[in-house]
Amino acid sequence: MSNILTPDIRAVLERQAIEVPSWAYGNSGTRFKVYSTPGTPRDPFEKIADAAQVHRVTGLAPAVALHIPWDQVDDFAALGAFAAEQGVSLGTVNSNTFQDDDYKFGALTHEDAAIRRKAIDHHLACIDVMDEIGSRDLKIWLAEGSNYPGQADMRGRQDRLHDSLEQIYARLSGEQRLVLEYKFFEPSFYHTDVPDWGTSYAQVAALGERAMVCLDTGHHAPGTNIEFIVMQLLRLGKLGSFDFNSRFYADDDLIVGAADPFQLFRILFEALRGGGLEADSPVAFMLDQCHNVEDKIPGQIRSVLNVQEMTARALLVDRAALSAAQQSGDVLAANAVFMDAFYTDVRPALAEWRESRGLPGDPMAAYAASGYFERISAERVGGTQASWGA
Ligand code: AOS
Ligand code: ZN
Ligand code: ZN
Repeated sequence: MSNILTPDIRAVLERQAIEVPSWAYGNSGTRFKVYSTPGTPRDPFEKIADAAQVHRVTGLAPAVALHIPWDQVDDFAALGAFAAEQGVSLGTVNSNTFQDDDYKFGALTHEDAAIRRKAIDHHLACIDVMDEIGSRDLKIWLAEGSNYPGQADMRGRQDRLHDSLEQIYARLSGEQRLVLEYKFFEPSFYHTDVPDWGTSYAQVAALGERAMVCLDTGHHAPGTNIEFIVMQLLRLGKLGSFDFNSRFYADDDLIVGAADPFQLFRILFEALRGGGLEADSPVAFMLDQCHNVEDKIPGQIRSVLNVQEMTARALLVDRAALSAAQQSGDVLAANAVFMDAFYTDVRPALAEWRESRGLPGDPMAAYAASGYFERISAERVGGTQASWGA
């Protein structure tokens, strides 16, 4: 069975790295209720310690994304050193311009120059953190837009957004990058200032080479062909990162691959087809999820395994046979090549391969047996549990 993972496939799987978000380890919920879990982290250090468990049993999650100010600490060098001790590194820095009354009508797009300045300065402070922890990517998601037709001058906001982003981009140094995330709704419901990949592309293309698009899989209208967008952004050299999650209805932030495994397969196939899984690929694979009712660490383990499984299946597509069928116009043969790979159960082969690398064959079981959950449940009493947003 294990020989379905050829040496070429293993080479890709070996270098696969999926960045996990610090906020996935805090409590989260809906606007109706936030349920708490025993052992939930009380500070950024404990979030990093939990994230490290995911990497320990999967070998797949070597970096943790931070969110400022949710992960604000006095000493970022100490946080970085702690992460290294735990066997992980600090990754993407996410900015936050959606929890301050000043930003009710916008941040980087605001009509008021003083508020816009404040939002720009927040991003510059995020870059200071990046300098300190050696992080490459600044990820910007903007909760900006309007609810009613006529409420906002959409054109003026687009122009101000360009100016703000230009100032932020100018502060980046070395290998640092800016990735701009788009979302077609929420928290605004009539228009958002970066609703789609085209707007994000137009904005980052105007900045320069180190500005790219972040594609969050939950940020499209139902029925959108997301893999087409993946293809196009890779073709244009502008796919900077993924925020992986899955959804049934809106921006549900459920476990990636849970709602629609076939969609994840199709996305990863286009990532592969476009060079996104090459060793020198500029694409960062990240999770952006919340675990409202399930345990958080196992939820993250399940998530990175889902990405690994669908990557393996995408790698199993017989590309030569697919091309031949496509070129000869054999619709059903082409589709069959694709579906054969999708329907291949790679789990036993992956388990065997993991064991051959000194990792647990069953990471979920290994975590459950580790006693970590019992330990943090007993130890982390008192203090304030972190929640999505703190
Ligand atoms: C919001 O919908 C976006 O997906 C953001 O990427 C992210 O969820 C937010 O920054 C929370 O951390
Ligand atoms: Zn996101
Ligand atoms: Zn989102």
